[in-house]
Amino acid sequence: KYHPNKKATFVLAPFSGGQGKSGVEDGPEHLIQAGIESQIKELGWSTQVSEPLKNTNYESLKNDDSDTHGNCKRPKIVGEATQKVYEAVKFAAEQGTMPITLGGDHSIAIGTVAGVLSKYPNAGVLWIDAHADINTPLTTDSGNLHGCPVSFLMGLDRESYPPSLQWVPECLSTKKISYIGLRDIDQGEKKILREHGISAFSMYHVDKYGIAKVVEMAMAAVSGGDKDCPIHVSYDVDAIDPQFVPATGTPVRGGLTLREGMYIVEAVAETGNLVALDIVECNPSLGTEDAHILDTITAGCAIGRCALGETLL
Ligand code: 5AB
Ligand code: MN
Ligand code: MN
Ligand code: MN
Repeated sequence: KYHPNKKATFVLAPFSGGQGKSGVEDGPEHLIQAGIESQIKELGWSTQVSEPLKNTNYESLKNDDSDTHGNCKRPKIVGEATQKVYEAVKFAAEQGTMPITLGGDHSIAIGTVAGVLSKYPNAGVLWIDAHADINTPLTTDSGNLHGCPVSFLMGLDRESYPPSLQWVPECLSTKKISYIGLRDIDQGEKKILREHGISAFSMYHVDKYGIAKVVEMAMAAVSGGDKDCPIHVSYDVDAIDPQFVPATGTPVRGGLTLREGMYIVEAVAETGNLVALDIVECNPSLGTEDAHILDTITAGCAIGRCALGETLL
């Protein structure tokens, strides 16, 4: 429905400043090397590539210990990088193409979701993740901003934001997000989810209802009765069980099977309402054998293909 002309923009976001481990910045390159772009071309899409972080070197700036604000680590580079990603995703969407953003750690979704919502203000967000990523600068224990993107997009605890992230528009309503795959949520996050009545399907719900019903309920929750509601899928590969996706920074056992993980994006593809996709948190450096890297990257590619319609007949 939204992309009859089948045009996609790969937005490369090789960024790791939202968390402490290095290697996640190599995610985009590995996904491209593995052929994600050509695989999506084979499905009939034309593609272009956007590199908003091309002339930056955040890896070297990562060691600047003075880049903190309260408990938040590296807010300056996260603020800068996410704003660049925001502009690129916004531009890609305005051109009528589907932004497919390759991370990078999940802090970059501050930019992707804000960019997509500027073009489609009523879009719903499906956040596929083992984690809720809704800590605020006041609740985060780790200080890692990849655990906070959702709260910045909602403007929660806004008075605590570092100056570098004050550009973020308060664009995401608590009614316009639903989670699938949760199994590792901090106490402060649970409180936020509960207080705002945010829609969330944990692994318990996946077991209880089955993945098909869960995706249906999650889409209904973010669509608010609009059968044409645009949908942005922000896909953290750690939603899938580490037996299938081992090379990621914060693996949690007891996750989605690879098929369940693919089914989610297949079902969204079937609606024709997908307007943007993020594939984040592939960290090739964390594979302890070659098969770990291969499994993780091929799962990332499969998420992309399924979301863009591979398995639709
Ligand atoms: B990911 C944790 N809640 O805030 C925190 O991988 C983990 O983008 C965040 O989902 C995980 O540091 C962030 C403990
Ligand atoms: Mn996660
Ligand atoms: Mn995440
Ligand atoms: Mn992670």
